[in-house]
Amino acid sequence: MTAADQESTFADLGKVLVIIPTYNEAENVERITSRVRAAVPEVHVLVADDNSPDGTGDIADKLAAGDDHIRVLHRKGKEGLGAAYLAGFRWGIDNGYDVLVEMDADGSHQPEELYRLLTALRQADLVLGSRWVPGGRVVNWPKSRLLLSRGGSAYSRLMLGVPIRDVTGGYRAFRKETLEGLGMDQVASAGYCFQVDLAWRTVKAGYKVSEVPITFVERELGASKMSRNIVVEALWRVTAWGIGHRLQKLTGEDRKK
Ligand SMILES: Nc1nc2c(ncn2[C@@H]2O[C@H](COP(=O)(O)OP(=O)(O)OP(=O)(O)O)[C@@H](O)[C@H]2O)c(=O)[nH]1
Ligand SMILES: [Mg+2]
Repeated sequence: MTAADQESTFADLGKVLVIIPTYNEAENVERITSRVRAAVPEVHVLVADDNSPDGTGDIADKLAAGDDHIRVLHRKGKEGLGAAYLAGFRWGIDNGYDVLVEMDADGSHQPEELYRLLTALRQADLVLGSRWVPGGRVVNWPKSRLLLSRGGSAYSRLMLGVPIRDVTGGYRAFRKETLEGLGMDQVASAGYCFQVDLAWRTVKAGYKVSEVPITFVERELGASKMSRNIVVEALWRVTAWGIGHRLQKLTGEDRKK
């Protein structure tokens, strides 16, 4: 038994993998991985890099060479955050992990709050780090981003009827069984709506979702990958899902009559 095993706090949950997707995060990758390792030493980290031109993948390789709890998944090119997470989930499940955590590289999701998500996962199938439940907050966000995020969450809740306050957030912990049961292979969303997609599938599949408050900190270093395309994709997909869902309900009810 290693020292890390003896200190393990979340051994009851099984093996935990924190997946960090990266695209041009050279300034952030070392900082975020070392914060995760310091915050919850027993977890393993997978950096899922889309062949970042700024050399993030090489930095991650060096970090992995010096720490057996860090691994790197090199992907061919930029395919969006959703695709990177799906590849990370598959890698994690194939490599025997029981809990798969989503975390951004830019420090918005604080590794020091990871224990809260893992603690709540003992009584849930998916835990969301939430900005919009009591105790949750956002630091340093311009009004425009606040509006976009709150509006996006409210619109998704309304269209899809998901009982989740922060449905677009990306700091999450899934049990392996949840990912296996929600139909991961049918997920086509690439950007923000990837998060809405997974949350909605989890609710529809009947799993227990809980939200824990987090303090979301705006990125300090590196550039945002947020784009108009990502917002447009989210809007049309959520609208199409919502309409499809209503139609299905209507025709289902017609049949019952
Ligand atoms: N592998 C991979 N990672 C990505 C891709 N797009 C974004 N990411 C990563 O996903 C995480 C979230 O992206 P951000 O650019 O921070 O998006 P955001 O949080 O909406 O934008 P900011 O408010 O500027 O932080 C970061 O770790 C990115 O490096 C992608 O296409 N591939
Ligand atoms: Mg960010």
